[in-house]
Amino acid sequence: MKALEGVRILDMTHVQSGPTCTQLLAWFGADVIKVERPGKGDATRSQLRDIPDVDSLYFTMLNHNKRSVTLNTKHDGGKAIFTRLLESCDVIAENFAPGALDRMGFAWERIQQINPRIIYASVKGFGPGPYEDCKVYENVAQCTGGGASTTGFPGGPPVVAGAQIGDSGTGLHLALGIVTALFQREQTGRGQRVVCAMQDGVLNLCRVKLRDQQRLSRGPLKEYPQYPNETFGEATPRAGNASGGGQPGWIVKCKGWETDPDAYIYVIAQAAAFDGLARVIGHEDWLDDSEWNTPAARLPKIDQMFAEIERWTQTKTKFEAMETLNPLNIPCGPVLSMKELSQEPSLRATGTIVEVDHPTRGAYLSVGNPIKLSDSSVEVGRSPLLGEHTDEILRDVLGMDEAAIASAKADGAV
Ligand code: CAO
Repeated sequence: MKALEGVRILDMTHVQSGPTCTQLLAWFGADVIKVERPGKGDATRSQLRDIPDVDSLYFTMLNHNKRSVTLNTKHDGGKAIFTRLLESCDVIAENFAPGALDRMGFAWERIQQINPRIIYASVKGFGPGPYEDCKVYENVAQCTGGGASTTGFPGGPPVVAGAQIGDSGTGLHLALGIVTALFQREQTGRGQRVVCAMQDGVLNLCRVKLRDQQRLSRGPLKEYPQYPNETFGEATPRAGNASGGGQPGWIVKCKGWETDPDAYIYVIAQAAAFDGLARVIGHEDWLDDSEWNTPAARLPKIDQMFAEIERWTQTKTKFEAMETLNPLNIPCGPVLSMKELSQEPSLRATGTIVEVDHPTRGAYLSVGNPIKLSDSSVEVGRSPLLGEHTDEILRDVLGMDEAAIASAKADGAV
């Protein structure tokens, strides 16, 4: 049995944030019915295509284990079918621009009338306030949620992260909201509205930076590279690659960095492991030197310390450095490229990287379910073709006969 077996989700999501959420629920066993516009479908089907006329990797990697039905929800016949789908589902999830579902005639009040048990879950760019009507994409959320202002090097411009904390991050938040609402429904019998704003989701992931904003009013942030040689402004600054946890950390070059852009390793020079680190890099002299042998003495010359660490790491590949430092309890991690990750045998073994077959694309790589449940296994299936399950869903979920299906098609509803 799968954890969410028996839960049916009416999936109106598109692009990345919403599909991340419903894909996860599908992996946990929910029946996810993706509703798409006839003839077009989710815009990402054709975005960043690498093979002509084939669903893009953007789409195929975000819509595993779902069924696709095409339905025109602005058409009267389509609305009637949509209403019956609402009656048959436990959850409706969407991430349209603000008000889109209301404009189709399906405001929350109406949805509740149709099915009081349904959970109506949305991703929006912003919560209620001055920007609530704005459309939002990933990097806008990273900028408005505090990610960009706190990422990058001191003195440099704000930078957005490669990790999709706005889209996929908010999708993860929404998935938790949906499961929580399903849990509460067990007690109350009622559905509820679940909304996650991308700005809020990014800010939640930037929690430690709001922590630092408040610490700043009480004095300089001693773990930031600005301390003690530069001044702080009024807001949490960019910290480069400094470790946020109060332990000095930095990314240093390894052997081959001149030609390999990813020949780097992150090293945390935490006090507990400092003796071992000093010895391994050939600085036994630091152990008896009061200029170096306490965290407080090292603090003003952290950059010098990492320059010395880097002199050693440049003589090792990032993997050799990791093999040497790990047994000494020195926290470290190689900077792994997407190429290296895609070939990593242990990630294949756990299903975190999976190869999936697709009827028009052939085999492709995807990221599987990163959340492992011991009693709910995951088989990562391919994404559906546009409208692949239209007939099946109208017949099996709504009980429509062949004549009614044919008429809905002729009418342009599906
Ligand atoms: N049948 C008929 N019409 C449909 C339909 C269907 N099955 N599915 C969608 N539509 C319509 C919508 O009703 C909407 O029509 P109106 O503008 O008349 O209300 C229209 O298609 C387009 O929807 P949209 O405005 O959401 O799409 P967009 O491409 O213009 O904007 C985005 C995309 C992502 C910026 C916007 O949806 C948004 O801000 N979403 C909320 C935040 C979010 O999730 N952002 C993450 C994006 S990346 O993951």
